[in-house]
Amino acid sequence: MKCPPRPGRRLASLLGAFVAATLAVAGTAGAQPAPVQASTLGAQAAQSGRYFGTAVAAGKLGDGTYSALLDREFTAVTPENEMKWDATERSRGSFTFTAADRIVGHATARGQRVRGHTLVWHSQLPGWVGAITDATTLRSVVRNHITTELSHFKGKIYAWDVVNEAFADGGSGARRASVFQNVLGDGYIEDAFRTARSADPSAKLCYNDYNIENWSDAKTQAVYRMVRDFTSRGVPIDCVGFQSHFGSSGPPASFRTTLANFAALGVDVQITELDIAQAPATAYADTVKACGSVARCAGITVWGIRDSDSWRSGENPLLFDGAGNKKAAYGAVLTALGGTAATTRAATTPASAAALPARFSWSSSGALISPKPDATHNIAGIKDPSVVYYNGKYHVFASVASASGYNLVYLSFSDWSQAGSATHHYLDRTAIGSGYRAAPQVFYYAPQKLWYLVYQTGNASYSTNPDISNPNGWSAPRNFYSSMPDIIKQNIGSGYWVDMWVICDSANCYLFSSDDNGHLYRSQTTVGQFPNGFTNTVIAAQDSDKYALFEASNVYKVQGSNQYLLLVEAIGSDGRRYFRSWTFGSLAGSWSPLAASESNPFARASNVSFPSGAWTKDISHGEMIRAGYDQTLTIPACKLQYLYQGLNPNASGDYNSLPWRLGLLTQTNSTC
Ligand code: 9MR
Repeated sequence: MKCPPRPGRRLASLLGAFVAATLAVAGTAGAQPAPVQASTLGAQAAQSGRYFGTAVAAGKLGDGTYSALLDREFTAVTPENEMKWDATERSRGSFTFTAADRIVGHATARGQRVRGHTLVWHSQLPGWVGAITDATTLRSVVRNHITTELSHFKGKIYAWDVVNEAFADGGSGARRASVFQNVLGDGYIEDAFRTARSADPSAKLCYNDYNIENWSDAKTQAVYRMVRDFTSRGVPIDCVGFQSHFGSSGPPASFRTTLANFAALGVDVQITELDIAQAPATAYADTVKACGSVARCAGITVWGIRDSDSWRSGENPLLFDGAGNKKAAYGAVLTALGGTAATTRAATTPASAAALPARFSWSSSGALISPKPDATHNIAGIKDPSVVYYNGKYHVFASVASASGYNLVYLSFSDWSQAGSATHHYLDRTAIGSGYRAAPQVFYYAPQKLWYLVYQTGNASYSTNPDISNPNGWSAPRNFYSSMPDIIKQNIGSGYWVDMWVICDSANCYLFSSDDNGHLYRSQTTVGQFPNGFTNTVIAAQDSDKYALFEASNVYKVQGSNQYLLLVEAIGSDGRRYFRSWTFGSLAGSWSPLAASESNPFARASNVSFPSGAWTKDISHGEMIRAGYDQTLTIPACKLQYLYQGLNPNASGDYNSLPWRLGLLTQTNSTC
């Protein structure tokens, strides 16, 4: 708790009602991990966090066999033709989205993602566009086309193929000749991406092409150079689509190298239009395995459902025959996605079962870190620690509190025995500045090679720093949101907006926050867009007893398992602070109680021993010691340690002047 001024600690109302209850959860549709006995392509792909999609034709949605397969097997769709220029803006300024809307409506009603295909492409382009010879006119026509189409579908599209097939075939590595290239020159691709980002910041923006799967091909190399140039200059690109229209020999041997090399540029890779002549099972399996071997391969889309639906129908290249029966390639894909039902169960159950115990016990250090006031910092308490172990040192960031307000401090040391003697660097002397800054969270954002310090200023704010050990390297505060999201305004009551927390998986970053009024909020953006684009704020968890779900929420990935761990600070029936815990299978999923009650807490004075003296009855705002230091916030499953704030039980008075100190819990019942 960090906001001035605060009500004093109050006795929580009767806890019995919430102890047994699972938290209410919002916004979980379509976000659940698949059941372990997955028997469809989509569910099997979801086990590794990927989608499995298909191209869809609006005119076939009324075909019962077709739509039954679509609804059963696929978690993503790409309109095959309905979003193309000749379908959406047949004459200048006159837009039609009816057919595309049917596909998007069908998909969103079933929780399927939509890939938008495609905005700028030399083919299926109406004649009036191809006839433009003047750059100013064409630039404005392209921008208007992109902006109008993205605005129409805003918030409904997972990823857009912004530019399609802009490079020439053969060994030249040149751009393909097209009206765009010829009239606007090389800059048209960058301009299209920038226009798309402004029109819908929530969608991933992809470059999509074919014959770029073989790493050494000149066309692959040319696209790679463009993407590298874009990422190095901050041109907004989030993904590269590999169409993957293969001959019967399947993907080239270098396909996974190609995917990995593009992903290493900091973009997602996606297989966007897969079909293989004669659909050999091994060729399909090899393709799926190539994607599965690259963490940032976000998903696979096949270009149609049945052979009869394919643009290459003479080659029978898909997973279902004309009657809708599964072909051999179907089974091969299911297996390559993660095994059959039996092997999937064997592979995942032990990992999650071994992850965390259902009860915890801890041993606490004494107070390790106390305030170090100086001539200009009259500090009463040191609070809300965030900690990473990096380069042989613990780096600790914390709030420093006094009656006059809150700011931040940084210290580092190589061993806990030296924590008390470390120098305190007050961050109000840096670009972070003076004024209300509290509850820091630090992590390394690997895609940008930058450290982030997230903290509250009344808004959710952050600073960045290329070197965590240099306190003067932090940038001035910037805000994640333009203002408090509406859903928080509507629910915060007389609480405070506090304790912002960022965690990312391979596709998205999530920003959690609390309101001291019984709500845990969650917003999301893509890994490519972070720190921008946080949107879709939902109540991720709530409790009608605000003290049962108060503040200081932490969310972590448990190493070597499929579990995430949520900790939330509560105020107990004795008025003392403690932590409750839940687990869940995906960051936007629903939570199951782990040690979530006052009698079986995650960490409370009642399950902590104090070999060097019981210096606190509060186990309050803190952070787990992590297994790593990046944006995934991964913690070990064993021998947990938790850095927390505690308080002399006899202290009283103004909340902001309480003498908080930092201590370290070490788990004593670790089973591994
Ligand atoms: O499958 C699409 C087919 O129905 C259209 O007639 C054709 C027109 O060019 O486009 C097909 O889809 C293409 C996709 O949009 C881009 N990559 C190549 C695909 C196959 O031609």
